[in-house]
Order: sequence, then structure tokens, then C-alpha cells
Amino acid sequence: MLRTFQEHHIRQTELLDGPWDFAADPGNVGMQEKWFERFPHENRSLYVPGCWNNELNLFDYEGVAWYKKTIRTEKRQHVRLIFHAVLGHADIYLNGKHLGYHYGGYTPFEFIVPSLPEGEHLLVVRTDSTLDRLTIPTEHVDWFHYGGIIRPVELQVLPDIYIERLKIDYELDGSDARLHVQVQVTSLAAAGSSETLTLYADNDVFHTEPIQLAAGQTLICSIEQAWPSIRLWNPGKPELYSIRASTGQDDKIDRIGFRRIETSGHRILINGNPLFLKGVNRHEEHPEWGFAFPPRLMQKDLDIARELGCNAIRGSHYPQSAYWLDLLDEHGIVFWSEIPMWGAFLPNETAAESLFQERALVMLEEMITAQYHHPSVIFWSVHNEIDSRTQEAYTMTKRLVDLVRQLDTSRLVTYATMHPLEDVLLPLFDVIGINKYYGWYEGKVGGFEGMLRQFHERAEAMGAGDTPVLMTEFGGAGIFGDVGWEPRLFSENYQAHIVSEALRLFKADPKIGGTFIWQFADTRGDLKSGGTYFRDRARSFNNKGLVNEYRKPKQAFREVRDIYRSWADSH
Ligand code: ADA
Repeated sequence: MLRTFQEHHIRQTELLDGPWDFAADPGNVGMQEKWFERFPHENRSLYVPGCWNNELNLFDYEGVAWYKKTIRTEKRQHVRLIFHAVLGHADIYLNGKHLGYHYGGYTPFEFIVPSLPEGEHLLVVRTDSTLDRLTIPTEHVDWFHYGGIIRPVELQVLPDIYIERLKIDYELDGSDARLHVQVQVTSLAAAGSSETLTLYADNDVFHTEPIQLAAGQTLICSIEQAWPSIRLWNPGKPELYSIRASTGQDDKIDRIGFRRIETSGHRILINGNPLFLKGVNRHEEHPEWGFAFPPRLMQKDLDIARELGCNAIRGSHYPQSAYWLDLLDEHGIVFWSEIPMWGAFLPNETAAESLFQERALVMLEEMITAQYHHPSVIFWSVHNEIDSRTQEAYTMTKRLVDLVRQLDTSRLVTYATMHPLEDVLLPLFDVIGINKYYGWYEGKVGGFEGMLRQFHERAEAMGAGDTPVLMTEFGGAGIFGDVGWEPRLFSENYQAHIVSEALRLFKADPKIGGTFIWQFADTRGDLKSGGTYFRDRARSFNNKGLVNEYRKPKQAFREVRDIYRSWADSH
């Protein structure tokens, strides 16, 4: 399942979920031996979507691997292949021909193959999960480094005239909306043709127009309309509208919610109302499925987050599944979306490299394009914990922030800093996130008070004194089941103490607009046991979850639930 609703009533779509032939290529010989034409015989079968590291004997495999699937077309037809997420470097081949290359990991990319003849076709994917100093994330990252085709591959059959993109924007004046819809229609036909474009809101037609396309032409139809007295999307009270564009032969459906996002008085405002964010950081990861997180478990994560009293989730540290965002849209929970630029050990030379920056820009653009219509997404975050004290960081960040603002003016631009007292980036953002671990990596939990006092003074002096501040990470490790009389390091008791105390301190600070606890569930840690980083990851897990990796609650979960449920949403 890609979405909680159907994206097409007319267009024929198929998920290529299931067994694919798989061959690891540790010697990286596949290119030379042309595996894209002749797949090696000594292969095994793996389920797609999936992470190979969750399969036997592949746990710590990092590197190149190949996948193969035979697809069938019943007649000559135009085909669109969408890869909803492949980790790292991906090269796609169809019948031995290179369709293209993609670098990333958590966003969709696609290829259109016009007039594919009837018959069987060989689809081959070469992936490379290797991390290095210029990948995003780089080689030093605090999560298990999986590889594979982690989200579905979709095969669509396109008619001669197809809907390439549906983009919906709006302005709000109270509850009156001015809607701007752009429908990009493309012709794959050999001759000119005409169609009728119809737009529906839920099931009612709100616009219809004849369109004419020359052979091969792409047409952008722009529609503006006043929609008075719409139902607003509010946290906890979400209202969604389904918008469908149809040409008669093809269609595309998406969902939107109308809301206005602003900041004022150190608070995030949704539709003019302050929302104090009660949040957690969620990795979309599970020890059995890795990053190929099944929708069934997303539903469970949602239920647990709601039980906890959350109204906000930070999608640490990469764009999360559309299905998950659909659930948040439907339940009125706000979301922070970010690209995987995880920077705690990121050298400044890396931040200054153009390839690194280019990759980040593409990732941001793909994330924004993929998640543009989700009302739950209210923050775009450009990076996490980079060395934000330097000119290199400033120059790179300015480029990233400028792109985000160019692509979307309706949401807030943010980041998470681990150097709040020396950070030079503060004035670039609408909202500032602070990651700090008093009581765990440094000092006692009471240390937050002094740090925040100094931070607010510094922010004021830098002209960012009115910017809302969110505590985007804090917490400590507690190993599930390790409970005692005394609060020892790694016990559930000590973790609960740190988190609860920190929450109380933050709530007492009027300049803090919300809290995201690190983290929702325990997650697998870095796999390189020979490395010098992350030596405190008992069980090779990051144990700072409020629930363990199988979603069983720890003491901290129960205490946070009491606290979050006692706090009003509005202040
Ligand atoms: C950082 C980082 C997280 C995680 C956390 C921790 O703040 O952003 O991804 O590594 O620290 O547990 O130390």
C-alpha cells in the first residue's frame, strides 16, 4: 500500500511487490560483466520492498547489490516506472538499456518508457549503499545503515495523453480560500489530439475545459477559483479535500487540507491559534523490516503516538513514507520533515563541497515535491547537528534555505542545532530547533536552564530573539526491562527521570514552543563495530526510545503520557 486512498480510478497501476532476483556484488564486477544484460545465475530471491540487511547472511553487507524482475506488457504501451525509494546510488536498466541514475534514498524517482512493445522485459536495478564523505548521510551516522529497494516499485500504464503532475496551492482569508490548481498534461501521441480536462473536489465537478495538445507537447493548465467558507484543517480536527484531475483517459487524485501556518510570540500558529508542540522523534525503522517499514506498523506507531498525547512528530532524519503522512493528515498531527543531512561529525570541508551541496538541493526539492500536499507537514528542515559555527555552514545553509523558500512559501523553514551557544545560522530560519542531552552526554538535566538563558540572550543579540525555539532532541538511554530502586545509567528509571525533568523545565520557559523527545522507539545503531563512534550503544541499539524496538512501553513512556496529556494544546 502506498497511500491510504486511491490515487487513480482510471490509470492502470501495479505494485511490483514480491520476490525479485538478488545478487550481492562485493567485488563490484557486475558492470564489467554486464549483469544488467545477463544476471548471474548464482543469485537468491529477496522480497521487495525490503532491506537486504534483514535477510540471513546479509546483516552487515554494505556495498553494491543488483535486483532483477521480469515484467510483462500485454500489448505495446507507454509505461511509467516509479521507484518510491531506493537507498543510496541507483542505476536502472530495462532490457539492458540504462534508463538513468538516481542518488538519494527516501524519495521517489521515475522513468517513462513510451511504446514499450508487448512481451517480457528485464528490469534490473543496481544499487550501492556505500557511504562516504560526500554522501548524505556521510559515513559517520548514528543509525543502522541499510541497503535495498525500501519502498515499492510501481508500474503504471499511461494513455497517449497523461496527467504528469497535479499541483495545488491556495491562499486563505479566514475560511475563504483562493485555490490555484496546476495540471501538467503531456502527450506521448504521434499526432495532435484534444481532450476534456475535468477537476473534481471530492466527487463534485468544479472545473471543466477542452484542451488540445500537439504531438509530444506538455501543457500546463492553470485554474484559479474562489472557494468560500471551506472547512479548515486543524490539529486534532483535520478536514481533508480530495482533488481529482481527469482527462477521460487518465486521472490523478491527491488530498489537501486548508490551513495557515505562522509564528508569533514564540509560538507556532495554525489558523491563528497557538499550538504547543508535544512531540517525539520517529525513525521509520524496525529491526525486522529496517527502513522498509510496513503500513500495518505505521498504523500502530500512530496509535502509540496518540496514546502518548502527541500532536507533533519529527521525522528524523529523512523523508518518511507517504502512507505515514496520510495517517498524520487524517488525524491532525503536525509533522517536521527533513533530509538525511546528519552532521554531528560532518567536516566543514564536506559542507563546502559542491557535490555534497548539489545532492542536498536535489533531496530537498524531491522531498518538497513528494510531500507538498500533506497538510500535516508544517516544517521543512534542511539539516541536523552540522557544525553550525562556521562560514562554510552559513554559505551552504543559505543555499539550502533559499531553495526551500523558492519552492514553498507556505511552510516554516527550520533545522536542528547542537551548538546553540555558538551557532551563526540563527537569523536564517523561521524556527530554531535545539538538540541537547543534559543528564546524558553532559552535566545534569538541570543544565538546560542555564544553557537556555544564555541561548535566548544570544538569539536576541543576533536578531533572532522572536524566533520560536523548539527542543528538538533531548533524552537518555533506558534499556527495556532494566528497572530498579535506584536511577542508574541505562535504567528505565533514569531515562524517565531525565525526560520528565527536561519536559518540566522546557514548559516553564515561555520562549520554548514545543518539545520533541529523542526518541519514539529504540532503533538499530551503526553497524561498524570497529569504529570509534557510538561506543555507548548497548545491544547495538540507540536505546533512547520511549518504547523499545518492538514497541513495548518503558517507564518513560508512562511518565511522558501523563505529562503530555496534562498539557493543553494551546500553550
Ligand atoms: C543526536 C542525533 C540523533 C541521535 C542522538 C543520540 O542528537 O541527532 O540522531 O544520534 O543524538 O542518541 O545521541
